[in-house]
Amino acid sequence: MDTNKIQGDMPIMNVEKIRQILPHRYPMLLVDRVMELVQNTNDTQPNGYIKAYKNVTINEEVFLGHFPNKPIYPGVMQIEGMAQAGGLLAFVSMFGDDVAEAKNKIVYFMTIDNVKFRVPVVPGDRLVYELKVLKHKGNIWQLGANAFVEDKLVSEAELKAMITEAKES
Ligand code: BDE
Repeated sequence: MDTNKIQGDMPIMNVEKIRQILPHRYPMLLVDRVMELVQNTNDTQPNGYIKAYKNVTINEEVFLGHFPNKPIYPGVMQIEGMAQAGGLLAFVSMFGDDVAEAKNKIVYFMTIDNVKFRVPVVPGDRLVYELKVLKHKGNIWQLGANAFVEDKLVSEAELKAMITEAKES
């Protein structure tokens, strides 16, 4: 497959592009690539979604302690990855390709509901995040998030976030 093909509204995003939008850095940048992103254009019947993934490898700091003899990718890190993918979806829905806007914006996650961890995620897994807009009003975004490994649902959550102006620094 041509990895530069435009799918939906945005070209596939690599980490270079992702880093222009998200402020997260090592060891907390938890999205490796965006495969598909469709901007939300209809708040009455929300239609925006994102498909992104992280490759989970044994060489991750978190496995030093979670757990020493049993590497399992923490559920809370999966939620953080969902939140970051959701941040990309909300940002691109509001500002499109204008990454210059990103440095003036900050996403606050407000609530996480209905979280389920169904299957352990282990080194070697490709963790695919799929989020869709459940509701959008003004600066508030409610997102439904599923995480898959090889098409098997491993975790899910509903996230609510607010995009605001970043404080002058
Ligand atoms: C199952 C469903 C969702 N998330 C995680 C699981 C799971 O099987 N976790 N397992 C943890 C685990 C930790 C240690 Br220390 C250990 O020795 C073993 Br045996 C485990 O299964």
